[in-house]
Amino acid sequence: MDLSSISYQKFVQFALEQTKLRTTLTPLPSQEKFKAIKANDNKSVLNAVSFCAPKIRLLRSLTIEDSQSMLVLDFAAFSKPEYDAPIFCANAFTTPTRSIVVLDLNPLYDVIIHPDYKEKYYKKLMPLSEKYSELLPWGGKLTSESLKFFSPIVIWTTVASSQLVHDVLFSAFVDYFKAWLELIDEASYEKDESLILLNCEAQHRYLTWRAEKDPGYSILKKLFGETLAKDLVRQFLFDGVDSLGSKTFLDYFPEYRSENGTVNKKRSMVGKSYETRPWNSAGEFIAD
Ligand code: BLA
Repeated sequence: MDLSSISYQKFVQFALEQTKLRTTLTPLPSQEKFKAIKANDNKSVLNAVSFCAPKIRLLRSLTIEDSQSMLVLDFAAFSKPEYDAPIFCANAFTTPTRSIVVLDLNPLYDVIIHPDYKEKYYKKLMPLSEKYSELLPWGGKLTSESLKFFSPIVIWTTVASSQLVHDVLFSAFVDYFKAWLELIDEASYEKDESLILLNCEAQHRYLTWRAEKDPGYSILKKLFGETLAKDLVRQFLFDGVDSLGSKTFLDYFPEYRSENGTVNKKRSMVGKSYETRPWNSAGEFIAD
């Protein structure tokens, strides 16, 4: 398809407008540093914004649009650690032929081992995953390690690009973002220091995973060079990775330690799995 007829700007605009209806967004310094960066190819158009709000530690968005070759959306929002609310995650990589999408309210705690967390946040949202299962079907095998960061309502898809897919994706983004805002509204302030610390570590572990293993990194490197791509990842996209905790990637994910002690470059140590959706419509984990 011709990518010049679609854009992810509309997604970002919608999210910012909706958020401003409910809370006060304050621009973060990281926005200033990264909003003016330029890609090496002289044609990709970048848009980087980041904010905080009374209950939100970081809401940031990066879009990269080159209508000749690809459109990228990387949108995420993290609550302050005093709230154990899920992380809003919308990632899309669209070329004229294919779109790769992850849309989810990523859980702070692995829902397979924390059924109470699953109950708390996802039980009433389960209809959302049914709603889009036909037009945005499960994308097939993925890095097995990623699954513990996904919720039972995750939309993981890789589909042929089309206007219809883009429109459906917008509709899904609207539903998921509104659901996230609702959770943030309802989230109550945690006073127990030890629980706040756990929330902090859960976010840090997530940031550490994504800052090291995000599939978009090689494209960012190509567009911005290694140094700027790294800064973009650590100071903008996954801001907090160098401040919310002091554990390293290998502390959290020791199975990635290679023989010489460095982080194994492979994305997955276990391999890819989950050919079909591993959750049923009740949110039960059904893979072996
Ligand atoms: C592919 N992106 C993927 C895949 C996943 C994700 C699961 C399939 C490959 C795999 O299983 O690793 C996304 N993985 C995630 C997300 C989490 C996770 C969101 O663990 C969160 C916990 N994607 C982007 C951006 C770009 C991008 C910003 O979000 C480009 C700048 C590109 N993603 C991209 C490309 C592929 C991909 C090119 C296919 C190529 C590949 O698999 O390496």
